[in-house]
This record gives sequence, C-alpha cells and structure tokens, in this order.
Amino acid sequence: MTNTFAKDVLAGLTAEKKYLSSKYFYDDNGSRIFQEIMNMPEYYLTDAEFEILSMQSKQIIDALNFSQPFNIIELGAGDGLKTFKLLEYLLNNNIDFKYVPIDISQEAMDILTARLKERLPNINIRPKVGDYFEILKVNKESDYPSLLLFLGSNIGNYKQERAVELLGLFNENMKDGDKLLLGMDLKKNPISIHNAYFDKHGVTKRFNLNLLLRINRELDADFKIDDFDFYCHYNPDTGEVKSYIVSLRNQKVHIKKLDAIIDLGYGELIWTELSKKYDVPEIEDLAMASNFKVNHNFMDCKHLFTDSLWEK
Ligand code: AVJ
Repeated sequence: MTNTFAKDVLAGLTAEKKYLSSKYFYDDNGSRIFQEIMNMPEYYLTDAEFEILSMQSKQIIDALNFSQPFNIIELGAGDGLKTFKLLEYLLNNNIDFKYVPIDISQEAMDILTARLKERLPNINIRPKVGDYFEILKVNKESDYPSLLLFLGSNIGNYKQERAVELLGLFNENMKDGDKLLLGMDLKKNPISIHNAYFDKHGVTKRFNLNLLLRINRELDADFKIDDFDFYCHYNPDTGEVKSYIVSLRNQKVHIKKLDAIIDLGYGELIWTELSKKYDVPEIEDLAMASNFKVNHNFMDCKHLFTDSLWEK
C-alpha cells in the first residue's frame, strides 16, 4: 500500500503538470477532516442525500421490485451511517435482507458494525474489508437479488472514461435484475457549489494540505505547510470542481524515501481533486455508456442531489 502511495506520489510530483490523487486524502486525519466537511452547512451534499434516504426509502425499495430475501451491498461504506434511514425502514417493515458494507478500512467497518448493531439490533450485517471487485465477484453466485450502493457523490471523483470503466466493472459483477443506486451531485447555482468546496472556514484547505503532511510523515519529506495554499474553482460549463494545492514560493522539497527533490515554482499548482456535477441528460448518457438504464432519479426537495437508480 505505502509502495503504491510512494509510486503515485513520485509520478504525480515529477509530472509536467503536478497532481496527487484525492484517494490519498483519507488517512486517519483526513477521514476526520472529511467528517468536519460533512458537518459544515455549506457542504449541502450530505444533508441532501440524507433527506433522500430518509424521506423516500419506501419509494426506493418499491422501485427495486425485488423478491425477498435480498442483499444490499454498499461500496465504500465508511463509518458515516449514510444508509441508516434506509436500513431502519426495512427493519421496521419486516423486510428480509442482508446488509454487506464494504470498505478498505477495517477500523471504519468495525465502527459501523458496532453502531448499527446498537441502533438496529435485528440487522443481518456481514461487513467485508478489502478490494471492491474481489468481494463483488461473489455477488454473481448469490441466489438472491442485490442492490449495490455507491453513494455520497464518490463517482464524481472520476473522469468520464474512468467513471465508465468503474461502472462497467460494477455492471459485470451484477446479476440480471440487480440494481445500482448511485449518489450524484447535480448542477445548480454555481455559488452554492463554490461555497461548498471553497469554504470560508478553511476546512477544505486543511483537508487538501493534510495530504502534504501525510507525505511528510509516510515518505519522510519536508513540505512546509505555510508555504502552500489551497485553491479550487467550479466551471458551470463542464460541471467540474477542480481543487489544487498552490506553492506560494519558489521552493525545493526533499522526499527522502523517494530519493527525490521536487522543484516548485511560485504559484505552481498541484491538482488534487475532481468533483463532477451532473445534469439529468448527462446521467442518462453515463448510464448508457456503461450499459445501464436509468430507472428513476430520487432527488431531495431542492433538487441539489440525486440518488439515481440504475438497472442492467
Ligand atoms: C467524498 C469525494 C464525494 O468530492 O465532494 C469534499 C470529497 N472534497 N470536499 C466530494 C470532498 C472536498 C467529496 N467526495
């Protein structure tokens, strides 16, 4: 793991246009800062998706048209209890299902399992730790229909081609009749999007700069955090939020474990993240490109966000 981290950091910081992957934001500190982001009122995504799953559980479950029992497989579940309201609805209505949260973090799965068992003592939960696709492979052998969940706008971190590739892999691991519920952030007033990502509290800045602290710690580097800033912008034409770390001076950074010295110029950018926003026609196009059909878009009342239900 540290090995691919090292390789990716070296590739990104020696590229013509520097970049670091947002997947590396989520070390223990980064995950904590992300919780802070989700708690900010400006970061409307969390509340909007919570509203959808609280207010429309019945509509979502009815739209599945599943026989019982069935599986709910959540990819990248984390410890955030995102699906709590949906699970609660199912248990309150004596619907027979098994919940399979998947995450790469053992700690996140332990926390999630403990919390759910405490609040929903009757839940049939089978957490899995590891790579999505290794675990998803067994879905094809299940006798029961499955609902895959990929929530929280995580798909927005992937460029079009990579998103199609990932969704195609989901598709290949689904049986006929299985469904996918995909959390996607919608295009809206650009100012709301700007405020969610360029927050005035500086939490998102800390979230980004934490990646440099992680490189300092894990790869024995000497990034001076005060010599860097954060910048992001939303382009309403493309629906893309792009986030960057900015070098505030001409400087050299020594990354001992990579045996590398990185030159950064005044104002030079390190691209860290893409957070893509969609409109409904783009959702249809993405579904089609990855061999899915859109069954229904479940939106919050302000139409900020959609949990888009797809079928093969
Ligand atoms: C967890 C990837 C969906 O892109 O909105 C939040 C991460 N980045 N603020 C997103 C994030 C900056 C988030 N995702």
